[in-house]
Amino acid sequence: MDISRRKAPRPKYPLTDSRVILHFDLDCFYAQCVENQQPDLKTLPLGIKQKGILATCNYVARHRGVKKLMLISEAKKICPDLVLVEGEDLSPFRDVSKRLYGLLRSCIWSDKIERLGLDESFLDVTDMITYNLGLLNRHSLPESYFCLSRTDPEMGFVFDATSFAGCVHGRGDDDGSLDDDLDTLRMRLLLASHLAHYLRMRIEDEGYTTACGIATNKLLAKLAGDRHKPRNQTTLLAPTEEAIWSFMDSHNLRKVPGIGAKTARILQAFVSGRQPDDPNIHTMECSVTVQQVRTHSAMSAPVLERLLSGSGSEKGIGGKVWALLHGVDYTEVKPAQNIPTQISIEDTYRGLNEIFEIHRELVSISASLLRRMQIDLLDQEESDPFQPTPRKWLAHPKSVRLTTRPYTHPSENKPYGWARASRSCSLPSFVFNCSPTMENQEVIAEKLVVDVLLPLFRQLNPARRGWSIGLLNVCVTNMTDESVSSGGRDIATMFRQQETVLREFTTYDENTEKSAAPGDAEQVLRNHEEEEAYPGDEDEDDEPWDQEPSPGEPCPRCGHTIPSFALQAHGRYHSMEMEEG
Ligand code: DCP
Ligand code: MG
Ligand code: MG
Repeated sequence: MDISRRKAPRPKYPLTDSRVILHFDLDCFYAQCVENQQPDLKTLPLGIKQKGILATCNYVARHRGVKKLMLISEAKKICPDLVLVEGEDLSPFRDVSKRLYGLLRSCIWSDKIERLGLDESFLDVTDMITYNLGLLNRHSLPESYFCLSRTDPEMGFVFDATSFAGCVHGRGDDDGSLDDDLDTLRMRLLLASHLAHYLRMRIEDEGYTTACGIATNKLLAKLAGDRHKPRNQTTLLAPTEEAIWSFMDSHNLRKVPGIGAKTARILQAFVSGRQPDDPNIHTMECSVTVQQVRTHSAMSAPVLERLLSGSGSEKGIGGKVWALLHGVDYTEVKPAQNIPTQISIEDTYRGLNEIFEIHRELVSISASLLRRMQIDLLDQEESDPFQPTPRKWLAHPKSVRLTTRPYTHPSENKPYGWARASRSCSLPSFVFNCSPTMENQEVIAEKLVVDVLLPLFRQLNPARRGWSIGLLNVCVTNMTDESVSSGGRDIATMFRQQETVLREFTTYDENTEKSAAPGDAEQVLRNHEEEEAYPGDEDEDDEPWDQEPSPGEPCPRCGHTIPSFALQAHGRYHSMEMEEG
C-alpha cells in the first residue's frame, strides 16, 4: 500500500485559529415537552408513544432500563409502571422547538445557527469568542466578564476564567506547560464553555434541559455533547491531530454523524473479512469502532471510495468518510433559514377505494396544508388593528406534488418507500388568496382538489377503480423567496380579489365535505402528518441511537430494526429531521 494514499486529511483551519462551534441537543425532547405540560410526570418513568414504539422516554425510565425506540410491549415488561403518553401530534414539539431555537438565535451575533431535527442546533460563535478573548484581563481571570453585545456593555455575564464550565475531554488543565498556541486554543474553548453554560441556563429558564458539545467543528461538537448527558456539557480540547484521532477512535462507527447504517455495514464487513451482502451483517448491530476502520492496514480514502461508491452514493464518498473518521469536518454552520424548501401533509388509510373518499381526504389534507402555509410562509408581524398592514407571503411555492401509495397489510413487510408514486404540476395562484377564515380555506382546498389534485390522482392511478389507497401526501415545493424576488402578494390584495375568486366556484356545497361515510374514523390510521424541509437538507442518516434489536424490518434510512407496523411513523421522524434542518 502506497503510504501517501493513506495520508490523513488535513484540517482546513490551523488548530489555534479554528472556529468555535456549539452543539445543543435537548434532553429526551418529546418527554420534556410532555412533562412541562404535566409536571407530575417528571418524577415518573415516562414514555412517548408513536404507534407501537417509544419515540423517546425520560431519564427516569432510562435508569430503569427503558430505551428509545423500544417496542412498547418490551418497555412495559422492563418497567411495568411506565407511563405512556401519545406523541403522534407533533405540533406541540414543533412549537417548543421553534421557541427555543428563536432564543438561541437571538443570543448570537451572526446568523450561523443551523437546526438539525427538532431538538438540535449548531451555533458558530467564533466571532463572540474572538471578541471576548480580546477583552480578557489575564490578571483578574476569576472575575471575568463575557460581553453578549458589541454595543451594550451592560449585556453580559460574570464568569470565572480560571476553569472550564462543565466537563472537559482532553487536556483542559493548565499545568503551566502549555505553549502559546495551545494556550490560545484552550482559552477560546474555555470562553465558549462559559457561553454554552450561559445559553443552557437561558434554556433552563424556559423549562428545558440540554446537553451541549463545544469543539472546533460540527462533527466534533456533536460527538463531544454526547459524552455527558443529560443536563451537562463537554468541551473537547484536542490540540493536535493525534488527540482528535484518539477522540474519534473511541467511538462506535455508527455514532459518527454522516456514517449511516449501510456504510457502517459495508465497513464492518470489510474489517471483519466478510462479504457486505452477508445476510447476517444486515441485521447485526454495528460493533466496530472508528479505530478498527481508520487504522485497518488496507484502509484509505481510495479504498473507501471503491467500497462505498455505487448506485445512489455521492461522488467523493471515500474522501468524505475518510475525513469523518479523522474528525475533519469542513462544513460550515448553515445560516438560519426562515423559509422551508417544501411543506407537505400526509395521511395513511386502510385502503381507500371510492373516489368520493379520495376526494374528501384530499380536501381535508389540502385544508391543513393551506393552514400550514399560512403559519410558515406568511409574514408573522402583528398588524395594528386600526391601521392594518397587509401580511405578505415570504415565499411562494411554485409546484404542488401528489404522492400516493397502495395499502399493504403490515404483515406484508413492505419497505417504507415501496410503491410510492408522485406527480407534480404548477401550484395555481388562487391558493395564495386564502384568508385565515376556515370557510375560505375549505373553499380553496376544494378548488385545489378538483382543479389539480384529482387530475394528478387519475394520472397516478389510471385504473378506474380498485386502487386501495394506503397513503396520500400533498406537498408544495419549489419556493421562491419573495424577499429577494419582486414584491410578494399581500393578504389585503387577496381579500380584494377574494370575491372574484369565490365567484368562480360558488357551486361548492359545504355539506359535501362534512357528509363523511360511516366508519371513516377507522379509515384514518393517524392524524395528518406535516413535513417541511429546509434548504440544504440531506437525506444523510446521522442520528445515532441506542437500541436493542427487535423483530421487524430495517429502516431504509437509519438501519434500525423497526416493527413493520411502526415503520411509516418512524419514517416520519426522518422527514422531521430534514424538515427543521
Ligand atoms: N425521535 C423520533 N424517532 C426517532 C428518533 C427521535 O421520533 N427515531 C424524536 C423523539 C425525540 C426527539 O426526536 O424526543 C429528539 O431525538 P433525540 O435523539 O435527541 O432523543 P431525545 O431528545 O429524546 O433524547 P436524548 O436525551 O438522548 O437526546
Ligand atoms: Mg435530544
Ligand atoms: Mg437529538
